[in-house]
Amino acid sequence: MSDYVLLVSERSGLHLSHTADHRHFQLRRRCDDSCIWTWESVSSLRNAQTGSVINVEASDLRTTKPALWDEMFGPGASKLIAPTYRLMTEEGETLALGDPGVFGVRQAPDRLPSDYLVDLERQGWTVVENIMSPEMVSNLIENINQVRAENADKEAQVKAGQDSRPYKSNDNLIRPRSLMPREESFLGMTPAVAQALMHPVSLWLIESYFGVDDIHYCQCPGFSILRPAEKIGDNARVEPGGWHADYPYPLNSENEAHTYMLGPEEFKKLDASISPRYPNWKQRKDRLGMQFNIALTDFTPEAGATQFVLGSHEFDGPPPKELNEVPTVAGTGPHKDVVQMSFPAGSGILYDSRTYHRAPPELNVSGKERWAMLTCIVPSFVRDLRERDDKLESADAFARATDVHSALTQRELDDVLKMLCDDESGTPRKDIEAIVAANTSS
Ligand SMILES: O=C(O)CCC(=O)C(=O)O
Repeated sequence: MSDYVLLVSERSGLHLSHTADHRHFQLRRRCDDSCIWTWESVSSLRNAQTGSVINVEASDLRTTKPALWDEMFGPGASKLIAPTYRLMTEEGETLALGDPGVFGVRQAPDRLPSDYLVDLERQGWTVVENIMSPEMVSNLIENINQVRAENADKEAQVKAGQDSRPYKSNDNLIRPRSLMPREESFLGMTPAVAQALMHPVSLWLIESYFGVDDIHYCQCPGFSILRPAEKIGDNARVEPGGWHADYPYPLNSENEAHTYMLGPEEFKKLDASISPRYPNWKQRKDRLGMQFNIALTDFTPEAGATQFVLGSHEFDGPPPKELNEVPTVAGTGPHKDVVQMSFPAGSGILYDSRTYHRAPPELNVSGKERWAMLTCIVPSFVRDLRERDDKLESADAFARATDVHSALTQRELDDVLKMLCDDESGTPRKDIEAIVAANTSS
């Protein structure tokens, strides 16, 4: 683990950067290399790109109230609050930048943002560490487990159904969202969800890879808990199938419309949102989707980590029929190039949505559940999957979650409004903006 950190303004949530070209400090919404710092001593930080040094002094001027957080957001939530510092120039003056000069220090990913971008450009995927701190992961798991405990009967029914059939990709997993009342959302339960989704390094990577400034989530992120593979007898066999590409691209060679569950009208609307700019988008030549899956438990082959055909984002067509005709056995026949990636809890894998992949329930031989937050991001002009995937309900739940609003920085709030609370045209919903503004100005 590196000791890279981000400096986040308590007031605006923007990040301190130092640029070589201008040789001055700035505040930024997204974090490229200029926003990465390392501790040089207990009272100074060095910019990883320019080597410029700033002095820091611990500050108790935080605007958050730790004592309330555990009560509001569940066990361990107060540990999500970053320590704060007053920043000073080498001459001993407060580094104000239109701000009181108080910054939270948050751990950054292990490598420089530009290194991950090189990976993405070269291979179509990368793993970004420390998207969630161990404290964020455990607080989120506590919240999800509480929902599971409250809906234990429903979960038992789901499991009984799964136990009565063979392994199939996208089965043998629990989706906690489907257990709880529709008007509730994890986005409104703990700030950890929005903090992870709006991570300033991953958003910089995604925008840079797409070459756009405006992106949004195509659905409200889903949680997926892959159960241990413990089936016996005939049900221990594996059904063929599961290979797909992600939204908005054609799912597989049998199914062009990723929106097939919503009917042909929805596909027409999706097509209409993309075709004016990319008339041949279904040919998979343009960068229009990125999957961002965050591990809440370690992803390893034994825990059933996702199977990929890496590099397939550059293949001409969607996953071909032969991949889905026979059970997947990595390294053999049509599955000769199938691999799994290992990465620890709190990391996120970013991959081009065109990449062929599959969830392998039969491979989780760890004896434990494999937990993940699965998300999908597209440029804002690409229509989202709002009808099927509860984005609207989650946005409404977020509007009611006034405690979460107060716990997020202004930058995080703005990005949640833009990327998860937008309307059909990709513009933040005015009703939610007004509620959040009224709540955070008081
Ligand atoms: O859960 C997995 O391993 C795969 C998830 C997946 O298929 C997806 O995010 O599209």
